Amino acid sequence: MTARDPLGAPPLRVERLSLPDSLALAADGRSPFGALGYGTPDDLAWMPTVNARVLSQAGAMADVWHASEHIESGTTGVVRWRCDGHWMLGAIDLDEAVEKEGLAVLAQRAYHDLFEALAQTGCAHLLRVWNYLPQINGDGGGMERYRQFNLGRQQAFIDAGQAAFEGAPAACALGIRQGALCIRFLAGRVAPLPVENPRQVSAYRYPPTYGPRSPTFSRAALAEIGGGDVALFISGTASIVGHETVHIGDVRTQTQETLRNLAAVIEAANARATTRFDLSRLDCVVYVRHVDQAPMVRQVLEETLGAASHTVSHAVYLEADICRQDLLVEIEAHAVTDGALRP
Ligand code: 3EB
Repeated sequence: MTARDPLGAPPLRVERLSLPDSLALAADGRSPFGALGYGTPDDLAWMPTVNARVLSQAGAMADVWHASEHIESGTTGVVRWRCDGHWMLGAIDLDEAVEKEGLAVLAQRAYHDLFEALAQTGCAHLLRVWNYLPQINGDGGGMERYRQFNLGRQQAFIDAGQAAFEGAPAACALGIRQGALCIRFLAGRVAPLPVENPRQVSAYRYPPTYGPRSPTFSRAALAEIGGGDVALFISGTASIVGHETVHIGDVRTQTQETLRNLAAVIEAANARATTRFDLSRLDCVVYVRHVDQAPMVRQVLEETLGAASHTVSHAVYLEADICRQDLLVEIEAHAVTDGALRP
């Protein structure tokens, strides 16, 4: 029997495993909830994956999420989901070539259906969203595709009465070379606590120079996940200070600035929790635009955090485009530790 929280929820758990280990779990029926796999579809045919080339030596990895054993699965519009009544994992894959619609319309439809799915399962609150867009920096008829995506996403939040500004979920948005618009999300019954980064303008307040509609995400979110633990979900974080990209053209200093931003958002989160999260104890995904720059990014992480740190030894490196042309690297992360939200 699963231990239950005073809230009545079985705890949410996550473990980062190599592909063979996650396959073994799945074969044993010990991962009934779901996973987010990092690797190409060929590597990970059995699970929804991020269709990006893995640059780390350890190869394809997966974050395997565990909830209670009583999992219901269903579909709501374009959303496939699994839910135990307290925690929900969802996946959307929409191929523009099949749907014959532009990215703004598709993003709006995807998020419309996502919010319908949340309403249906009672897991009404997004904890974390992962967005992967084919050709994110490509032109979509006079407007960059990422900006089109932002149009549709923000409109769907507003239409659904969801927080499109303060209170938006933690998220990341990366570019994949090809394939479907791919959205993964984690939701729960209790709203997480949004966290912003004092070094950065909130993304939902970016000036219109970055597109007609701002991106819809908070810099991080804190959530109690049962069993006396609290999770920190850190959104995609890059070399942005204020609202501007800094260190254009220099992957080394962009990586250092990204780590300063991660440290700042962790400090802001720690002020809201009874525990301390630590930059050197994260499960992170490092997205690198140019494959040949991955060794430099890795070197900066090792110099800053130490080769033996959990963050460095558990990092997954993926080839991906970042949402601004001038960004070379982006890092997102989660961490779990015992503790609670500060009352
Ligand atoms: C940034 O800070 C970099 O559109 O959901 C980071 C995290 C970024 C999430 C999103 C975009 C998103 O603006 C880009």
